[in-house]
Amino acid sequence: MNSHEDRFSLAGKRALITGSSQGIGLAMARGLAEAGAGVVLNGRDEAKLKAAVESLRKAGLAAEGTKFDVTDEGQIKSAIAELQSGGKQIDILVNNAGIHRRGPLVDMSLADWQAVIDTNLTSAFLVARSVAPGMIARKSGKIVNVCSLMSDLARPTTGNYAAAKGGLRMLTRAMCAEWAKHNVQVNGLAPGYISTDMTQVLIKDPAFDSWIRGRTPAGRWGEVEDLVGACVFLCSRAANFVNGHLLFADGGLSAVI
Ligand code: NAP
Ligand code: GCO
Repeated sequence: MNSHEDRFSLAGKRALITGSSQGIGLAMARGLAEAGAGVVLNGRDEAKLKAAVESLRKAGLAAEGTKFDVTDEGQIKSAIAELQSGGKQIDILVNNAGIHRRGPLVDMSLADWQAVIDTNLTSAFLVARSVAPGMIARKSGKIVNVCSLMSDLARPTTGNYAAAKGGLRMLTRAMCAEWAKHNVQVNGLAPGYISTDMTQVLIKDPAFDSWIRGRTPAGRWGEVEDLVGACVFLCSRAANFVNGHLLFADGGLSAVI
């Protein structure tokens, strides 16, 4: 029988978190490391990535960095090959990297549409396609796709983002359908409105800020720390029979009208 600590311990595991040089990704990486995992941070900006790795190492946590663009198939293939060389493995993958390019659909450029689809959806396919074979061979693995409240709900000017996150919810289910029999658990995490760089423009809009505080039963914006426990749970033994699930961490927003 697993003890409580064992259930949530990630000791001996190695976790890759994409887009983790700041924001939600960095908070989740810190949480996974505090639970015992060795974490691999990722981003495109080398200086920001280095600083993020250093911040975890200064806290006595096992952290390394890998610079690659999650929209570049070649960079992904070579980065994952390097991370899985010499007997090293990736036990946990958190597909977190994401961007926003807000605007009305009738005015949206194909470039803004494609950038969001590529970063928020296609990247999860590309990275998981490289990581899953090792998990399948070892008959063990955890994948968490960072979806969104917008996997289920949309608002004007977020058509590209909602389409990507809705697709990511279904890709999570598709990964479950193919990989669960190999003891690879694939789940989604759906944050609500969280205070990060991605949402500062909204927070600084008094009308929008007030709307979110009123629309969210918890009466506040989420903080990145609010997502860490849910991520650790989904990456731990405690969730070994949870698969294809989308776990909302949104202060209750999706539960009420
Ligand atoms: P953020 O603060 O803007 O951070 C985004 C991170 O992703 C950065 O580390 C960025 O680093 C990295 N990134 C962006 N494009 C990348 C690429 N092509 N390749 C590799 N890394 C890339 O955003 P966040 O709010 O933490 O969001 C993280 C995830 O949570 C996203 O998937 C987002 O959609 C999702 N989410 C956010 C909220 C929210 O309210 N904030 C709610 C629901 C879901 P570089 O720029 O250096 O690459
Ligand atoms: C927006 C916000 C949302 C949040 C988040 C909600 O423009 O409405 O940026 O998209 O980032 O995804 O879960």
